[in-house]
Amino acid sequence: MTLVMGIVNVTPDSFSDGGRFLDPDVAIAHARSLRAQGADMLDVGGESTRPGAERVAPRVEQQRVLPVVEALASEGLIVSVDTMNATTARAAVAAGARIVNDVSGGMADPDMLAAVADTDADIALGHWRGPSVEMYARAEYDDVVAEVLAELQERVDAAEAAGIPRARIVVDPGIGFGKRGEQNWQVLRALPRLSGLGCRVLIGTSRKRFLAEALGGDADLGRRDLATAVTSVLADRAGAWAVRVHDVPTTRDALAVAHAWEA
Ligand code: PMM
Repeated sequence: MTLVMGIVNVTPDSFSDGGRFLDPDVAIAHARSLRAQGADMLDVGGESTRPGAERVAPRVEQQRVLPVVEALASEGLIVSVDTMNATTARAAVAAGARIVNDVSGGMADPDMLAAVADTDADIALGHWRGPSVEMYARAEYDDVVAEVLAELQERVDAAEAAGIPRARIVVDPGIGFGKRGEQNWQVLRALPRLSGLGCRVLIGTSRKRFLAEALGGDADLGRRDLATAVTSVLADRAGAWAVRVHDVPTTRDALAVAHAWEA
């Protein structure tokens, strides 16, 4: 079954939960409750990537995430660090993170791939077309699926060339990153082709705007969480390795019901 990655945003400004978990103790407690709700792993991030977000200094990012990574890893939890900075990735892996989740696919920091190659951590490479402040300006595609696949293939090639074996690479089409409404659905429909890259596939739809749009506009978080859980089931069907979600219980329940149907 698709694994569930619970989101722990240690940020003041993430779009759906910014500011709630900025205190490390609150973030750690939140992560523990996501684990108790059935998260298989926890993704700890200290820099918001929401559209329009400003970059955060790596020092500030590390102050936010390292205490949380260290505490969770020391309790035996599988921790992923959501970062575009090589120095943060190195420090987080030293603190016990097992996965580096780079939404920029190693493009934001030229040292990232070499930094991860030096460790035994996995890397999740996101499809990305530039920083949050300008990502929608770059959402121009002739064929969004073909371009996302080709650009992700380039990132996988770059990671392998840097010394990261394919078994340690995860690909993520970067839902909402430089993609508008319908483009996200086109990419999701093509998920089986993404698996053709020969890497595990991670999908992050949680609470994103394109889901609210599918519900007719400004759906609140509860409705977005239900919509997210539906996409988790569909991602599971399409062979995704993991889904990254805020609301773990709803996705867990949806996956359990879908599997009961099939069994
Ligand atoms: N989306 C966000 C942040 N990190 N990481 C991966 N691998 N995939 C995603 O789709 C992704 C991500 C933005 O969402 P948030 O601000 O709610 O965490």
